[in-house]
Amino acid sequence: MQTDIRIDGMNCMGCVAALLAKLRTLDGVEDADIDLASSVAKVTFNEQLVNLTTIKQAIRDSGYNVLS
Ligand SMILES: [Cu+2]
Repeated sequence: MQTDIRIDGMNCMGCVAALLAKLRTLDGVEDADIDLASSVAKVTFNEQLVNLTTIKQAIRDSGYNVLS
């Protein structure tokens, strides 16, 4: 499935690159894209392998807040 996650705390392309790298290391994440202007991550993942809670936790572990 694909979901949009609103993130707080990203302020440059370095943040985007770091977070994308982190998301892409997760088993089950098939694709990830982040739009810095809107602070939205679009994540495509396999629900059999990973869930939204794990994805959001990975974002928090990287130092950003998850708004939704
Ligand atoms: Cu940054």
